[in-house]
Amino acid sequence: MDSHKTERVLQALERFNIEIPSWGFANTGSRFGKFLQPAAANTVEEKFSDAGHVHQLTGICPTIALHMQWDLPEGVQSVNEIQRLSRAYRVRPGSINPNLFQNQCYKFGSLGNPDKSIRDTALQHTKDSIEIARSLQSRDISMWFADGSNYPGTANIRQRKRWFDENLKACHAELSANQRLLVEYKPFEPAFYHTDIADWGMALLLARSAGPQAKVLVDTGHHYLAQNIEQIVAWLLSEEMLGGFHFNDRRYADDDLTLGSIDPYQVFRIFHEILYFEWETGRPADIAYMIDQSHNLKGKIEAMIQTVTMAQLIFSKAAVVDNAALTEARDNCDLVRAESQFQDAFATDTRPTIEEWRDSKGYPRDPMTAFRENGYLDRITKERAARNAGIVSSYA
Ligand code: PSV
Ligand code: MN
Repeated sequence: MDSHKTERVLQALERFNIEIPSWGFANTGSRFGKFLQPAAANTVEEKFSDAGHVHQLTGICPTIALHMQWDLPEGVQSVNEIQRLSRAYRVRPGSINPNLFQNQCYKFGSLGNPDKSIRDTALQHTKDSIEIARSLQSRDISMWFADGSNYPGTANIRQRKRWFDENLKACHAELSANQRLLVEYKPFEPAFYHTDIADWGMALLLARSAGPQAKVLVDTGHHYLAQNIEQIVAWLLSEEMLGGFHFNDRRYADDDLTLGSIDPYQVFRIFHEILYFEWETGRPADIAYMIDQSHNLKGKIEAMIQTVTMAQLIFSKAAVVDNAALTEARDNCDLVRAESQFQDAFATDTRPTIEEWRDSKGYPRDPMTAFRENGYLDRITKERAARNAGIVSSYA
């Protein structure tokens, strides 16, 4: 790498952080069952401990995403405990994820439920989540809805859209000036006929209508196969409506596979759209990078280290692109030269620069090897194995 490229990579490394999800450390599985892991986290404290450990080894995960029902089961009452854990494990609460899909009352939807009392319950839960986020000094409230229907003719799609519109406005009205409401979309699952917020266009319209602090959240697993995600990213950037990501990879649907395991070049193209936007406009894009993965075959902490270091690696490769040369090639319709900017950057080995950067910051050059050698996994396995063995994992 020449010195310009190295400089761009170092600048990228200085600013790249990615949030890890609390649920990535817990026993999760497919709908057919869970394969329990002896070291999986069972308590919120264990999740904070694991997340703090990943941050300690990588230096790029200062925040942990929290899911209301799973991590703050007592609602506002849980706030003190979260603050204590945050101090103890040196990782801050990040995005707050209301849970509008798990309770029995949400069988036919939350904000889109035909029953007004259930829509009101969902709205109140979201207001409580915003209040909790405020107490925790969390900026982003990430809204994902399982709402939809399984059979044609069973739901009034336009009516439900109106309910979403009204209720998201009401949620937005609760935000403090520095908070944001992120609206996530997903084409299907658990609903298999229609989903109320199925794609980025629907999320964009609802976010725009909700108010200026509402933005769109792109979960990379929430697209149909072959969809051009980087184009969606480019459009949302140009509309100033891209709020954040839930990163993961997939081969078929929302598979929750490790970022970059199937198509690292797509992640590169997504990151490049963001860096190119910043290069062109001269201002940073205000985007929350978050992971949304939970692994049931790989070791959870290993998988998380692998994910965040892969994200860092691909981000650094995207920073290698010489945007001035790229722009000139594009303007001259020099297709091969333009495309080569991408291909050469993607093929550039930035790992030595990343290792030096880690070393200069006091982090291990190779976080995965450090993790395998430092004894943390042995310790938590001993502490947690008995409890994990007692968990029932059956599907039915
Ligand atoms: C739904 O598939 C989703 O992507 C939402 O972001 C949820 O909060 C998360 O997964 C739960 O794992
Ligand atoms: Mn998600």
